[in-house]
Amino acid sequence: MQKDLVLQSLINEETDRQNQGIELIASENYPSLDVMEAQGSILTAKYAEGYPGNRYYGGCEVIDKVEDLARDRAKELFGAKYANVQPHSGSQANYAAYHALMPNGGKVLSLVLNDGGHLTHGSPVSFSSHTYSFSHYPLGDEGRLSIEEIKKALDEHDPDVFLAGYSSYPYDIDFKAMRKAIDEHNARKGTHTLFMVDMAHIAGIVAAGLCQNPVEYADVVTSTTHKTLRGPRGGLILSNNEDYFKALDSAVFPYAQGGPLEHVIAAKGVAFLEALQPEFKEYMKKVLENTKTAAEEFLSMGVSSSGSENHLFLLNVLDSYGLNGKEAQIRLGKAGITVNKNMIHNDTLSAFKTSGIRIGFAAATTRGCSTSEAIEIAHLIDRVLKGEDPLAIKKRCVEIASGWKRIEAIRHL
Ligand code: DSN
Repeated sequence: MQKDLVLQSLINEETDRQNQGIELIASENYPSLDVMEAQGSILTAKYAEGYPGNRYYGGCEVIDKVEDLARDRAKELFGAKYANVQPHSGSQANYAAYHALMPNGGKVLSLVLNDGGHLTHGSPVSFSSHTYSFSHYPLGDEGRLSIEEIKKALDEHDPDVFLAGYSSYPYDIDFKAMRKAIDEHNARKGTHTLFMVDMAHIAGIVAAGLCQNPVEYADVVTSTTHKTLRGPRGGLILSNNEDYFKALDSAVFPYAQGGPLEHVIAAKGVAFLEALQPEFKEYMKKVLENTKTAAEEFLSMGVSSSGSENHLFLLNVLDSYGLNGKEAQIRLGKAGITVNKNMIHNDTLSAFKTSGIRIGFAAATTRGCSTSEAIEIAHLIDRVLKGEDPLAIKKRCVEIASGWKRIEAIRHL
């Protein structure tokens, strides 16, 4: 309990909002109490610029063990020889990874934001497009990745870095085929295109062994730790390409960041340990099942849904309900269902309005959402978007969410 009563009342208000709401933002999740306790620990008081065994400050003997623990668990979880747990966020991880892989002005081939890329994948409003030169590969039929399109784009742009991994792509990603395409391109052209994957969204699915592991194929993999992976808010870099280990370390510190957040690093270590447990795989299977089932329920209702092969799907709300994504997000918010507006393949509206919304079940499943509830939630969303009074629907939403685990009581160990 905070002595700062103003802040405490805001924390209480947000706790109530989260407990009573149906959280379907695909990039959110609920960390366990153990993760939050580590993040709220006294480790926050320590300066530790540098890396274990090589710090700029005294008194780092214990902190070194904390950071080593997190690094070792990350390596075990993802089968990596190298892990850097210091990036404060996924964007910082990408910032550092780009710097380690190419000089300023280097060429990157990525997926454009409208098709599921991230701001740091070359958006005009991000540092990335100001420091590097981005081209984009198109999606193929039905908005799916196409190895043929990727091969053509590799030959056309001959990038320093080919970037995969997305923020709103609902299908499986064939990292193995991408590696092969890059190797063939390099052999044909006598070039050295590197393979980088930003697996922030699917890190939990990778950790559970339920999709291809990009660490096996890419030169460098970046991630966040708070999405499907269910840890504290933060970033992570992994690699099995020894040529880049040193460059990655110096790109994070001292190039991109100063003192690492050792309390957050400790919490990442807890989350990695949780993800190493067999129960995490069972959780992730339920996430995939809930998401796929809800995505297909929309299709059976005649709604334009992307379907899903991971933890998220997209609805074209403009075609299906005559609403833009922003209007749909606001209307659902009034019913206690939180989603985000999202651009969809070939979107005709701007990122501020969008034609779509993105829906994910990682957070709701952590609280205990069942598959029958996922189906019911799809119908509640449909009713709200068709124009029923959101406040009337909210009653049922609060009932569903109140039947789930309370967010401040979640433990996995
Ligand atoms: N903002 C995150 C998302 O919602 O996907 C990406 O960083």
